[in-house]
Amino acid sequence: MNQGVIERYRAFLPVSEKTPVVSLLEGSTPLLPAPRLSRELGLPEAAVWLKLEGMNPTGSFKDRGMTVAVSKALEEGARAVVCASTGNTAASAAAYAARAGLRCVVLLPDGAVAAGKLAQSIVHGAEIVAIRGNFDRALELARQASSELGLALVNSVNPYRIQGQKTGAFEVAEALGRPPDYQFMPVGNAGNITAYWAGYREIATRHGLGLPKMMGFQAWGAAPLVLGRPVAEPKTIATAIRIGRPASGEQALRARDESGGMIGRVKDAEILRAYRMLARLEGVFCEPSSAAGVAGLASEAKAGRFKGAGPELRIVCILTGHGLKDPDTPKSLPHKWTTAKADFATLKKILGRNG
Ligand code: AN7
Repeated sequence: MNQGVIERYRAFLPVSEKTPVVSLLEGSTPLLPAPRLSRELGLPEAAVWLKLEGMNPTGSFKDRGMTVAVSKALEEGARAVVCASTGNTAASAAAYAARAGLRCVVLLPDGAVAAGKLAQSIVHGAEIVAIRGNFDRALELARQASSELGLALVNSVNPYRIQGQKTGAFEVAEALGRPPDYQFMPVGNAGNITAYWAGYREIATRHGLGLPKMMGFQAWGAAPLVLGRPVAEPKTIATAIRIGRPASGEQALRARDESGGMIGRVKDAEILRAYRMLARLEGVFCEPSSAAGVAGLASEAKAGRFKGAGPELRIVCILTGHGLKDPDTPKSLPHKWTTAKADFATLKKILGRNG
């Protein structure tokens, strides 16, 4: 039975019996083998596995950290929470705050949040402030609202968020029976790669198991960690990771260096190609940002990184958010669509033409 992240991993989280647990039964997400994708990339059939974080209650990985952050905010007497967000953090904060009976304020970059995520913030009753500026500016304002107005900040700079999110690593290692050799994932504000690395290090300490190479990917036009400097005006179709000044950038670089991994960047066209591959080869619909990690995997496979790998190679891709979050991007892909007169002769003609 899915108990939610706090009950399942209570011993490894900063909670006590006094903590009021605010949970939507997040976590326990599937780790799906991807044999057709593996073959397409020239890898052994059992190599690639997909962690479907879009199966969390609000459709993204953020719920793992949010259950801990909101529970602790409640325990510490907060009346309101605040976050800046490219959409998913806001959706998660809004839902958990609703369940806790807390006020929720979300600062969103105006015009740069996918439709499904906006819908979630609205329906859960968050107070939405659309900032005429980007995510990085919104995060500055959220920090200020927290320090000067006393709202509890639930961005991933809140250490409780990282503690909750590290449980993703526990689940991956349990499902595979060991940590993977490589983990590919998107990087935006860099909280998630920080959290997974913390989780894998804990497992290594507890069980004496090995560590994966952490392979993080940013979008080409929003790649401050690759360039080694902030990006003032980040640009990418992957709006979730349109971030120019990652709050946990230092920790991401540490994860890269300590694990012998890399932080790379992928073009929007590569992201869309990976997004389509996942959907058409494996039946998995993730949001464009989630596909950035898979685009990175495709690029590394093509460059020969896994040449000569045996059947024991294990690569995990973290698919951070559900495809339904962003219902507009698919319309820009080539697809077969005909609006037709309602008769069979017309239908037959269309199907003949398509075939
Ligand atoms: C689907 O919601 O930053 O590197 O404000 O929504 O931990 O930031 C979202 C980030 C990857 C990057 N995939 O994770 C926010 C926000 C999806 C995301 C990331 C995000 P981090």
